[in-house]
Amino acid sequence: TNNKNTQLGFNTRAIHHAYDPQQHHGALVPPIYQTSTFAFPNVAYGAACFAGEESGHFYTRISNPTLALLEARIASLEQAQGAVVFGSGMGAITSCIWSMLQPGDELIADITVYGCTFAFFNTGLTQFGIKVRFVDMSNLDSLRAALADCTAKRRVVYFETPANPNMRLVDIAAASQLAHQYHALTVVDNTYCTPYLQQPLNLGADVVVHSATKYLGGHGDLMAGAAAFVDPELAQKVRLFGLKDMTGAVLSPNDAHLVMRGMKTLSLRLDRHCDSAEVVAQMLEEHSKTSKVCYPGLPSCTQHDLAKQQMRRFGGMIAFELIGGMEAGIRFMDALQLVTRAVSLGDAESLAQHPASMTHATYTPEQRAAHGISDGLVRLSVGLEDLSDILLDIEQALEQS
Ligand code: HCS
Repeated sequence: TNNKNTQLGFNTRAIHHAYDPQQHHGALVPPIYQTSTFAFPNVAYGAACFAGEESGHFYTRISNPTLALLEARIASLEQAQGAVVFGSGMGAITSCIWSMLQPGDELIADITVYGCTFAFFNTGLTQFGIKVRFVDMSNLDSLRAALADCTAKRRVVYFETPANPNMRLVDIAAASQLAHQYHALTVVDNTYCTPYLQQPLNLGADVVVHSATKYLGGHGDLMAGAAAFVDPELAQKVRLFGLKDMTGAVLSPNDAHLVMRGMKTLSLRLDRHCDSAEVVAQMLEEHSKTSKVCYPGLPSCTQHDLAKQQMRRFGGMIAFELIGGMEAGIRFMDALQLVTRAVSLGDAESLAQHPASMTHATYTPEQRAAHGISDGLVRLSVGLEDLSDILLDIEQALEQS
């Protein structure tokens, strides 16, 4: 029940890590420190906190015991030396990148990333003199060429795997090794997998970022983000500069509590998401109305071997296209009765959305075409409902598409 239990299993740590009820009046569930500020016993102590000479909590934007517990658990599950939590996944990404790069530096990002991540890179960073280059990292020669061509002092390689929305994978170990050869740091968005399915830091990445709004929280009732680090000094920089001064993307203690509640059942939920998604993907692939199904667990997936190498299982997300293209995709989505038309993912409820008009509307049509996000793609987050009901709803919607 304390920091010594890093040797315990994944689920045990997700439930108990860094918390001792005996230090909290026996409370089984950690108390929520719903406070913005902390009383100083005297001026000297307050001044020492601000000078960084005291490690106590003094203002929740910088640290709070409830957030610290969530950070310790995420660090433990990601096998990291430190973690910082944020008010959203975008808060995590922006706080990290603002801390890692300065004007004149370069970000090399995978060609396919979440729409708001793309907007931050393509429009945000470039306005402040950071060079951004998008390369297809499923082809390591393209990454090598970009790194070899890069003259910036500081370089960051950034990718999602599987990528939102088209499920393309990047070889984490090979990409990280290549990045290190060229003195670049690697940041991996692990939102689709969570540390239960994939642990990028163990494969050589330097930083993992999350939208904890998704599988970590798991119940569609909060917004949260997290970043986990191999280098504790970088974690501290992201907290004391990226979060404190640049973004202020602080997580509410109450939402941190909800993320921890969700994390207690992370592996149970993800195993169910994976079980059902495997069947749904197979059904979609065999269906006469689909033209393409992207799911790394399908033996027909060109990256299936890589998926088996770096993922424990293949996750709950599927992307697919219908023979009738975008119009058929919209008819399919409008015909759904159980599966909910909504963005976000990783909830108990199955969710379907249309990336071209929703999560990836920040790209122009030309950019989407260049970044491998086809207009007809439908993205499905397979939920925890009875599989037979999910299948029936998708099958009836396919008939109407
Ligand atoms: N990152 C979420 C929010 C969409 S706007 C998603 O669904 O991909």
